[in-house]
Amino acid sequence: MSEFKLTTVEEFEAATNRLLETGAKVGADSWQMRVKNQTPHCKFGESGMCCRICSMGPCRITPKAPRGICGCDVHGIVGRNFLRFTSGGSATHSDHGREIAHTLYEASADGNYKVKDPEKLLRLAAEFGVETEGRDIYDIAHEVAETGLMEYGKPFGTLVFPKRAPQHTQEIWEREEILPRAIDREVSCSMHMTHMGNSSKPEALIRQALRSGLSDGWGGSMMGTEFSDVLFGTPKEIDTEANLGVMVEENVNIVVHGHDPSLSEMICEYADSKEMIDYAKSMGAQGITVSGVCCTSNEVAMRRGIPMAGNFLQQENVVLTGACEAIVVDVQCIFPALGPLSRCFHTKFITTSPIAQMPDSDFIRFNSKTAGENAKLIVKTAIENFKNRNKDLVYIPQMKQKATVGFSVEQIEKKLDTVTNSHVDVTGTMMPLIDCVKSGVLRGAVAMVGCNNPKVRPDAAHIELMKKLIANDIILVVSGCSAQAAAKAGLMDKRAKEFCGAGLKRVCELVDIPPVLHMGSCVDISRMMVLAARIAKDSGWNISQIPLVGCAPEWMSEKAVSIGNYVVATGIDTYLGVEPYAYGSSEVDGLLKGGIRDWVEAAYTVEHDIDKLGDMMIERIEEKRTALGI
Ligand code: MSK
Repeated sequence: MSEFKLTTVEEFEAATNRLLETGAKVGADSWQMRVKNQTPHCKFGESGMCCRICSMGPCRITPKAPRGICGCDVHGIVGRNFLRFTSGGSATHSDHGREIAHTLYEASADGNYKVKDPEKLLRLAAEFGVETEGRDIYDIAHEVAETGLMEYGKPFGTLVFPKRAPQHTQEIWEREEILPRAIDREVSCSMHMTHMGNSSKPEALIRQALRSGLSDGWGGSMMGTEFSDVLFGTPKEIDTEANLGVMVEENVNIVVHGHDPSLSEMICEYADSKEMIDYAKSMGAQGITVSGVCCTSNEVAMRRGIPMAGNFLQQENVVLTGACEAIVVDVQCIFPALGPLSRCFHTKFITTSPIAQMPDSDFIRFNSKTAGENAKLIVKTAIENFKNRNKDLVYIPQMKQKATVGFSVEQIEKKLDTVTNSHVDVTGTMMPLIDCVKSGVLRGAVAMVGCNNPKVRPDAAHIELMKKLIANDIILVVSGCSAQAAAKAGLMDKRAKEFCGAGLKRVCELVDIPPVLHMGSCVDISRMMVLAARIAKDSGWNISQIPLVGCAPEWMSEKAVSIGNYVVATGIDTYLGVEPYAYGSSEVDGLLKGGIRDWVEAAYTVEHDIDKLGDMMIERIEEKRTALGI
């Protein structure tokens, strides 16, 4: 019997409580305290029934006041709010993709950024119709980047990446008029539709919410993923570690946080240089440890094996250790609370992007042309801050797990090739995986994604659901903070096969994988779309027929709703543990939880009881199997 043991949520919580004691000593605020101040939440906001789109209001819908001043009813108000929420997420992911496209445009043989995956670049060039014959790789890179950037604002036609979807899916998108046009156009159109005096019909608003989501998942996010792979390498299987115990007391600790890998890649480069390590030693440290929080962490874990200190609701914990010299942030999911919190310690809170500027931070403006100098300055700043530590405040919970990560679609395909032993050549396909599903060795798959949300016991929903699903022979592909929850628990350790049903355990042994596969950051849910498309094409099933569902049990951001919309619009039923701000309208709620199935062959389910949510997913997977006759 293996001695391997999963880390429990109770153990996570005990570590957090100990850190909060340090916080109390220095008068630090915490999200746990702020949640108390903010509850109960405003029911008008929570149900989506408050309209502040024009200045005649705000209007709130009650039985006594069933319409806003313009006459809009609750369904129009909730629908407009839902569309704006989605488009906020779509804009955010897509702008991330745009930044990466600009970085690719700046790449050069002797510059800060180089092409690390030329093969992928050439594949993208073929997809975008960029000539490659006899051309310098950087000329190709620049034209691919420019063509990608044109996808944001092209005046005519529809996006290129949706052509990766199976024919059936593309026909649905055409038929339902949700095939995305230019990426920016869908966000802009959503803002236009929701301006005072435009759409108030729920069907129209939800249809546009799906299209706006698709422009993210099959547009901006996919651009972010693909171009990041070209620049920094397509992830391959790699070992790392997760949880706060990855921080090293004797070392200078730099924590990278946010989403854009352009900065963190550079920081990892410099932190690993002899020059910087020697400098750290001259300042009394034994070395430098870079670890990560949120999706920046996922990016560098997947490509470099940089350890993951934690996920969204652990971002304050890294500072509370008293051993964080610098928390360096780029964009998205960064608590403004990190500013005042860092001031209670010696920690430097370093913001780097004009998109995420915050009070109480040191702003070191990062730019692709000066990336090397910027990263070096940041690493030096952290090293020079080591001497300012208050040793009495240092406490790093000694808690971490091993994790094997890096499961891009390319890596999954490669792993499957290693087990191909039939007389029919199925290398380079998803057939070994499909055969396992057909035979029932694997019952199906769940794509689990998303954040933490204090409305759900942090990490508990992710971890408990994963444990339940793998015990039922359902394999997990995960990303974002869900992936980090899994890694912290130990579910990405190959030894976690012990917690699987017999079928999944056998697959893990044969393919040599953990039962929970880390596919990357939140933009990398685009990888899951490509994977679903590949499975559909190789199996002959429609995407909606695959025994596969999506799940975001602890989601919180606008990006998560955009993701949910493109996952559902791709034909994948999606299960949520937190209600969207839409339940105030029976019509909008009804569309999201059922009506849209007539359009896209999938819909949302929301269930707060996590155990029930797990049962519902298993049931849905079994229904899909029965429908396929497998
Ligand atoms: S970081 S969007 S809390 S997954 Fe991508 Fe985590 Fe959610 Fe941010």
